Amino acid sequence: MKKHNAVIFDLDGVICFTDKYHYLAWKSMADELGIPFDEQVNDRLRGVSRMASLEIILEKSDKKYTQNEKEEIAEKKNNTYREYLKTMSEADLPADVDETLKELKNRGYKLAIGSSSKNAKTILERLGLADFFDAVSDGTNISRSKPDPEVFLKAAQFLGEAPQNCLVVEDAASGIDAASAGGFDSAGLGEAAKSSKCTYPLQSIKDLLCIEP
Ligand code: B16
Ligand code: MG
Repeated sequence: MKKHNAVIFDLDGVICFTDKYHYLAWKSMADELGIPFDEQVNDRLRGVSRMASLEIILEKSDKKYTQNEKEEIAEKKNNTYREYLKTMSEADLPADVDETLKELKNRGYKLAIGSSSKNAKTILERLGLADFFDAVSDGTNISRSKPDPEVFLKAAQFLGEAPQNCLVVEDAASGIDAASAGGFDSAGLGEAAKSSKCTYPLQSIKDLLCIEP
């Protein structure tokens, strides 16, 4: 029996792997500024907004940057990132994600996106998913990013569902914290599966079809 009416998917790290482009774009900025940056720092940026990501990167810098300088750095990073996004196509939608999304839709679940990214709609277009979801809540309609639950609460509101009737699927610990703070059950992939707040740890996105969310 179904436990939820809707499934809200994080985008980067769940539906597609734009995390590699975030890494490359931040890495080139950090190199230019002479700030150490590695995969460990990068992992802390998952689900975190662009400006909050920059603050995490600048923790390793001796120099103090003004707000204007920070905004310039973030914009430059975003321009580099968007150049990578131009290389994406429907071929970047993994087959297991495609199959899972279609099957959940067949089973009658409402489906939404809950992403911190201001580039979410561009990415969905490139993946051929522009019109697939019943609702998209992203970095353009929130003022607080994960671990604040705002992005998921907005997604539930757009769907006309209460949080307890929606399952959140996440790859980031910050996203599981956000789901929990909003009163949502969560399914976690990768690092997110290790969180004590994660309701359903998953090995692969296709496991969603077995747990009958
Ligand atoms: P943008 P998600 C998040 O997407 C990324 O995981 C995070 O690394 C990024 O900083 C954030 O979006 C903002 O992205 O710079 O495109 O607005 O995982 O919430 O789908
Ligand atoms: Mg993510």
